[in-house]
Amino acid sequence: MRITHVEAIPYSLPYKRAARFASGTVERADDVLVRVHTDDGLVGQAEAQPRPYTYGETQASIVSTVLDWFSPALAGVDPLASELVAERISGRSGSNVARGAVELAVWDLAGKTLGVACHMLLGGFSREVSVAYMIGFDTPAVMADDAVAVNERHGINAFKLKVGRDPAIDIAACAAIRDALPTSELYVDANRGWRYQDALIAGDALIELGVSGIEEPLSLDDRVGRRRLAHRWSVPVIGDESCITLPDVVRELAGGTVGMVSIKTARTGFTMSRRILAHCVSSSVPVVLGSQYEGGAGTLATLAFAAAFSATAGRPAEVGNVLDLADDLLTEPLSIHQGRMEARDVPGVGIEIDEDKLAHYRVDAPQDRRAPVSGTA
Ligand code: MUC
Ligand code: MG
Repeated sequence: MRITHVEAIPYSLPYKRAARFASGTVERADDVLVRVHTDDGLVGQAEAQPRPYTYGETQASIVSTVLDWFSPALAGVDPLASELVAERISGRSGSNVARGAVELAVWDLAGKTLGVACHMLLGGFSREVSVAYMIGFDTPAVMADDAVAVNERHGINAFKLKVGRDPAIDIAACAAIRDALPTSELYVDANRGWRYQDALIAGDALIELGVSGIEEPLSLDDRVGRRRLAHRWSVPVIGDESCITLPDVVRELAGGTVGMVSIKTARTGFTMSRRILAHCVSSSVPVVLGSQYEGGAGTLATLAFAAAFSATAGRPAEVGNVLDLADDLLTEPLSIHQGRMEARDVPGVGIEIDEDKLAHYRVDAPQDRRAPVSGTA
């Protein structure tokens, strides 16, 4: 079997409410469905989520990168040859999200070809993972109400609280959630929003409130500051935007600037994510399966990877924000029971698209606009 071409379908799904954080806002899921076609009719699928403020890619650029670069690069390749696939799509710099989605779609195809679920194909450590949910910017009272509602409805007990505003509001928000849910795991993500002095004030106080990690506190250029914070704090600095590629992770760990790494299959697919995981495990550095506010198709990929390995299945994975979408393309929505989500036991990652919904939500002109940046609330 050989890959014939790759299709990229832009679509736009509504959110119940915008997700706001220090580097941007997600108001609609202006995503791209990637479909890898073969000469025997099997199709692999994945979802790409544009995040221009992090990767420089827009919905329009992802569509053109997939059609103009990755589709010709993969024509004629056997979908089971994962290392060859990785090599063929490595030749374009940047383009992390487009590459990640294409690579995930080929893995989905490989699973379908073999008749094996991707969580088994990758390692099969577990079938299910515990769910973490990200709480976006709002007033401290509303953020605490959000956490309580998600805890009561879905049994979720691990929360990543978005920070990176004025330290006083970040501390107040964390204190409000800590009061409302005293036994929950809380960790925070500043998305590069603090200046060094803010990070000192906020981070020290948040650690007193019991947070278990502090993600991306400073501008990426401030490696000296990040290293100082990593040495100062008793909880790990989590590398996200500073740890996108394997060379990034090698460099940041060697420099002592992070003590934990966020792996996002949306940007490194399965093959690269697996290499990053191996480096972290061999460096005794914990990882978290991070989120890019994926919809259902993206969440299924993150879930498959999280469930597959002991180092990832053992802690909450950020798969909970699929709850924020007002609608989705999957025929069967994802469900969370007692704070846990199960990988699908079907070949591939288990994406089945409702074609009527795709027809309804697809857009003819992919968006190239800059997403609005949040102010402080
Ligand atoms: C995170 O961990 O930073 C923010 C934007 C995005 O796509 O994902 C996030 C979550
Ligand atoms: Mg982050």
